[in-house]
Amino acid sequence: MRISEALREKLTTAKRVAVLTGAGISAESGVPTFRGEHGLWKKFRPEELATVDAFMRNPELVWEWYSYRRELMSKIEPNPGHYALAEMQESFPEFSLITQNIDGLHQRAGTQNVIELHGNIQRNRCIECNRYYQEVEITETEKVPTCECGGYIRPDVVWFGEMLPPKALESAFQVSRSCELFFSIGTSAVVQPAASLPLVAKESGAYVVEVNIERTEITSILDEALLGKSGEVLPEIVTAIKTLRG
Ligand code: BV8
Ligand code: ZN
Repeated sequence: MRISEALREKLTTAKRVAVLTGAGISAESGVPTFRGEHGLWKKFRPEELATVDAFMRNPELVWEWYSYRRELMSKIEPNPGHYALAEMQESFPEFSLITQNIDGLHQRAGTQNVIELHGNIQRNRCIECNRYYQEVEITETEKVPTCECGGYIRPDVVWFGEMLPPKALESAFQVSRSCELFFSIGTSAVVQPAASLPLVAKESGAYVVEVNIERTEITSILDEALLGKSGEVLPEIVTAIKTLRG
């Protein structure tokens, strides 16, 4: 893969780098994306499952969907794309990774201080008293886990129509505004407010690079698009960084 002169220059001189990842970076680990041909939303529509009223209307179905995804994620490993980003963190004085994913794969690949915009599928909380639970048991008799206070327990993820965790969102906008180099990786840039981050970086003067297997709605306004699988493109970028920064 050819790296442009402009990107080479940025990889050499940048001090502050920010990265936004979406479901595409976990695709090569075997996690289905949302909107791809095997997309999760194919079987279900987002409105059906990833919303509060879907949960209140049919908590068993929503828990069935999350248990299926949790089961799937317990069997998968980070891929070379996740590991490349963990390595990239070591090459720059300030490196921030913002993810829309809830699979925890960046943390398992060794990235520190991951900003999780949409929560984490391994965490759960009570909708009444907000108590957190790490493990929850779904059984034939108890299809919806309940808290000691009697409230339903839900996955600690952000559903459509819900606010994103304020601290995570504030940090994400802050690092997107202050970085010199921004990567948008494996995201269709459809879901707000995450999809605004690459544009905020661009408006703040950063060099913005997209890594995706296809063009997206924001490709045309970014500085550069590297077309390819993140599991192949990112290790090549890390190799280039090592050569350029010694
Ligand atoms: C909010 C957690 C308001 C749960 C998720 C109309 C217009 C504009 C906005 C809206 C609107 N109607 C509603 C909204 C707001 C809504 C929204 O943006 N809707 C969209 C669909 C239009 N947003 C919200 O509701 C957000 N909250 O706005 O609150 C508010 C404000 C104040 C006070 C109160 C309320 C909440 C959004 C969060 C929803 N939760 N996930 C769960 O996962 O179960 S979103 C879900 O989509 C995932 O987090 C996912 O990450 C995210 C985005 O999808 P992508 O990650 O981009 O995945 P996708 O499949 O789309 O794309 C994959 C990409 O990878 C593709 O481009 C593909 O080409 C590429 N790819 C594939 N393989 C590879 C690859 N790239 C590289 N290598 C590969 N190998
Ligand atoms: Zn409770």
